[in-house]
Amino acid sequence: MFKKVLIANRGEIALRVHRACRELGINTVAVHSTADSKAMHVRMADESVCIGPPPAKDSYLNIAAILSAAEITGADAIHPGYGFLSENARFAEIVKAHGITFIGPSAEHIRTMGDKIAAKKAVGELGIPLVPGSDGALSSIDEAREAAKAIGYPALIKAAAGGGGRGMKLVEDESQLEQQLQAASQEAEAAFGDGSVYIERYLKTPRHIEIQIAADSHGNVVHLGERDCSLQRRNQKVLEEAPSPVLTPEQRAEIGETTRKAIEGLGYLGVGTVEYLYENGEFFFIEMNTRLQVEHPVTEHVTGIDLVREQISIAAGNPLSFKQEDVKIQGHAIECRINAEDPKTFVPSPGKIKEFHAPGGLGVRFDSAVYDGYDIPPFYDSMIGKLIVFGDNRELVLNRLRRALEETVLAGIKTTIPLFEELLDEPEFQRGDYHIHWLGEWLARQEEET
Ligand code: MV4
Repeated sequence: MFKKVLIANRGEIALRVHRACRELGINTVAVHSTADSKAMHVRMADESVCIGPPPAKDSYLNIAAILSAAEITGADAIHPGYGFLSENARFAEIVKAHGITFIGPSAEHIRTMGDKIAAKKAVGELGIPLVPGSDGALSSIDEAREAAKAIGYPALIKAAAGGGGRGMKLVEDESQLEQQLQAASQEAEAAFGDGSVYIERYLKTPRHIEIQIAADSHGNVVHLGERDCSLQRRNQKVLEEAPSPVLTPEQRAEIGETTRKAIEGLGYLGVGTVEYLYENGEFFFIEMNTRLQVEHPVTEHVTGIDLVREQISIAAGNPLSFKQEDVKIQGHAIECRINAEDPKTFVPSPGKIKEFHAPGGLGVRFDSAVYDGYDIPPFYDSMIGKLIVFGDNRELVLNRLRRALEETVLAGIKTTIPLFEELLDEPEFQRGDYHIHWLGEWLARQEEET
């Protein structure tokens, strides 16, 4: 096992990784920008190194500074968390070249999944169901016209280097095709330096359902069921739950096994997530994430498996601590992402926390790096905590969530807590009857009514 892990991140995920390391008997090194000298992740770690000024590009994305910090402190592994350098293939490569273990998959797998066309091809060949679309990148308007004719309208043009919803263009009919193709390619070239685009059938009101997988270096590959992440706003997830309110155990076992087999075929190592759109009982692959995800705790609570502990253990060359047949999905878990934002306008609201009280009690977990008197810096993501609630069934968890939200005190800043309190009153949400556009439409209705 590693002796010392450098955590190349901040906020709640840096704490989450630190906690897993502690329980494994591993010492930790925090890195931080000058804006984060008083951050909880710095206080909690055994050692800390300042790696630069506040802007992320000069600190949390500064590869040379992070590597220097690892060398100076003698860290034998680096955990990238999520965001920042977590899906940067070059970073994974450089870390390895310095004789340090990158806690994550190979640079090759990161690179393949970062190219959405290459990812689709790779997993499609291994039996994962794909959204019907062009066979690779579009090289002419004629090719686009042929592909669109075959899949039907409306269609969606996506950037190979995109992902997370960036650089997509809707094409309602053939008359819009040429213009949207040009626009998509130009924007992709400007944003990513790669103008490659592809086209897919546009799914109108799907759910976003993702499968968690884990693979060790001894040939064991498991799936840990799904998370339903359909409640989102502008490509930012707002609330996630497991299991999905719409899947049967048979559907879960089937998509889980299909995904597991494909990941095995890829020779993938580490934890990962395969993202699908789900509509009318069918799954369609969209992307694979090669990192630990924000919403991993909901899977931890319905499986009883510590994903971060397993992730670190896998990177150290150990086998998974369990087998596929040990994985039983039990109960229900919901995560709310609590952001320092106005709950109506979503404008960021950094500043000093004047009073703080975390919710607790049975079935409640609050993953956060904030504390009483903490001054939230304006430079980073506005997510300041994750409230994860779990219990025997969804109905109980919804009631528990309401009571946990009521208990939470976060004074001095605006937070998205009131949004969740209103959502809990919504019959469609209570029934689990929602899709990826539902929240946006609901918010628009709320605004009209006031
Ligand atoms: C789609 C789609 C509809 N049809 N692909 C957006 C994020 C990126 N990962 C893929 N995305 C989508 N791809 C087809 N063929 C709708 C979306 C989409 C979406 C997907 C998941 C979660 C939230 C979303 C919000 C808007 C659009």
